[in-house]
Amino acid sequence: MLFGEKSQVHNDRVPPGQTLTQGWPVLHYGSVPHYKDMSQWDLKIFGEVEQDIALSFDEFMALPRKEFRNDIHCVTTWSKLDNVWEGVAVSEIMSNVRLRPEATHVMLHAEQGWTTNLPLQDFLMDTSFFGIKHGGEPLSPDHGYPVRMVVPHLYFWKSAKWLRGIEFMSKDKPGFWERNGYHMYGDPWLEQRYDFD
Ligand SMILES: Nc1nc2c(c(=O)[nH]1)N[C@H]1C(S)=C(S)[C@@H](COP(=O)(O)O)O[C@H]1N2
Ligand SMILES: [Mo]
Repeated sequence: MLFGEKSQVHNDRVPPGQTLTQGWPVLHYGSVPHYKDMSQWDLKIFGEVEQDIALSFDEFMALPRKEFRNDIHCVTTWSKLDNVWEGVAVSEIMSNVRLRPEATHVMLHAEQGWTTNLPLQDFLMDTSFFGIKHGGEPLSPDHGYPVRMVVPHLYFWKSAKWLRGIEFMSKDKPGFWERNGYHMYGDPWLEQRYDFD
């Protein structure tokens, strides 16, 4: 098969039904948290673990960081290519967590009770990480300061902004948007956008 060269550009990187954006749209439910005092912030790790953990802001920010490069795909049809992030690898956190064998899924908990679910193996992928900087700058409050999850192989609603908790679960449960008709998994390449029935 022959395609024009132009139509080939990025075709392998833009999932069906998506359009490229140069900017970075802001999308969320509820209001943006503005922190005054980070001594009140923690990241809780709980559920199917041998021992609960709560990392303070200083402890979390002292974890080793890496650069991550990826493309992100929002279910509302925008994609943004070539993101450069600084973040903490999931393995960095997991080296301190003793999972129970029952753990199969993860619920990410954000400020104000917002949640999203994903399979454990997707959370553990080495492309998933805790994002702290984007384009060399700390995340803005709108985009999730101080830390957001980034799971680039799933639609971007799985990438919880203002992350505060990681719950390991023994079965899948819907998070906020998943209870409201979004797909339980959300693979952009399979266009798993909504799941109404
Ligand atoms: N805490 C929280 N995280 C969230 C959301 C939200 O409502 N609350 N919305 C999700 C959705 S639907 C999208 S598309 C992305 C948008 O991230 P952005 O505003 O940084 O582009 O954040 C995701 N993470
Ligand atoms: Mo979204």
